[in-house]
Amino acid sequence: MAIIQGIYAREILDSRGWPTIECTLWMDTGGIVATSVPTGTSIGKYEALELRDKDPNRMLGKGVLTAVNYINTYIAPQIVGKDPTNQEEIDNIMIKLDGTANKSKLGANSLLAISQAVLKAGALSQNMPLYYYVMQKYQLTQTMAIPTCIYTVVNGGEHGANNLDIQEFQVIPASHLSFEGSLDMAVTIFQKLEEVLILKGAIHSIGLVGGFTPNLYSNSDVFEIMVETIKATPYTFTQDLFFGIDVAAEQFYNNGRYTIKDRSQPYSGEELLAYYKKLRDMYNVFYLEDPYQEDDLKMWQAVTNEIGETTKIVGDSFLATNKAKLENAIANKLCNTLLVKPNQVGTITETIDVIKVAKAAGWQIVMSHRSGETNDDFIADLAVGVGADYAKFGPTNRGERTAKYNRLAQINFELAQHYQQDATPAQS
Ligand code: 2PG
Ligand code: MG
Repeated sequence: MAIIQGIYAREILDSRGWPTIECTLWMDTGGIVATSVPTGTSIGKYEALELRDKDPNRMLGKGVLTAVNYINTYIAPQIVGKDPTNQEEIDNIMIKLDGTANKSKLGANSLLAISQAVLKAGALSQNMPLYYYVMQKYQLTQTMAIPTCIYTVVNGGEHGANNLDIQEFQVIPASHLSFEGSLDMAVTIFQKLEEVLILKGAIHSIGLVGGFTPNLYSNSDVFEIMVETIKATPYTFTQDLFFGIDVAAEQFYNNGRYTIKDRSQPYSGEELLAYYKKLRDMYNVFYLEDPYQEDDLKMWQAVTNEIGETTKIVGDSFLATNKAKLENAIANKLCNTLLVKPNQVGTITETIDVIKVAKAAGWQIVMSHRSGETNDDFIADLAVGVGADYAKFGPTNRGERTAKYNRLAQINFELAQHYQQDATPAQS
């Protein structure tokens, strides 16, 4: 058994240039792990609190030194001396120390930094790769496989440059493509898209997570350009892939209406639903993330009822990786797919609990990055370990995104080399 000897947190920078937390943990065995937590831009109103210093004289108030200090002087002393495989016990100590429903005392960022470090240390103490440790520990999947990747190619909304309302336009591989095949397709389409955008003079700056932010008149134009782009590749958009969008609709919602560039008058909820149906019929858009504002329950139920049979209706800001919200959504059929972001809730134990509820209801799971990322590839192992159906790690560019895809590629290799189909280590 290994024992945690020390925990030390520091302020580092994320991919957007804002501060976040890195946490190092060492054990009596000599083993050391380090991990860092992501941060969001389109943060939903029901997410756990990300603690920032709010000191206007330092990093525009976005510093995380208060959270770092909580870790080093308040939380760490309670955790030192524990066995890192006791994840639940350690997470529960932190949840108790915080004592609030939304982690508003110590911050979900403080708690998650330690929680991730403990999970990594647990795996190291057992000499297991992180994904395998997660799979063995939580038994949420019988087989280990690389999730289907959701590749973002174009950014709008708060991730864009004020040009498009929809936050993410995504390419999702059809099931006949392997992970390697899907990566090949995503890279080909992303690079071809740049050529097409240049040819059209639709200036292609890059958004927060690395997708293109073209100068186009409407959201629907993106699909026209995508279809044209795909025609210039070996792929067929009706056979090899389908499209997805993260609408992040709360960003353009006001007083019961949704204002997007595709029409001069704001849409009612029903009209927006008709627009989604049009996108599905014309462009094979079968993945809708946050299609309505978080409290527009009537429309969440309507969209799930009307197109949920064929389309993934995905709750991100809507469910906020929150167990009570998920249970309510399952009971009232408000959506049909859970998007998981550990920092929306604050600990790994709570994240696993939410995934359990979704799986028990037969829902599919999307494991997701955040717009503010680091080069930590933790989320890739977590996705494989819990048997996520989908992984949303952004486009196939920028180091903090490709770190996750490259880790999936490593895991893919390891699965083929070292593990049997039933996830037991192969005999050497
Ligand atoms: C999302 C995420 C990641 P953010 O909305 O799904 O793509 O964005 O981290 O800004 O919430
Ligand atoms: Mg989202």
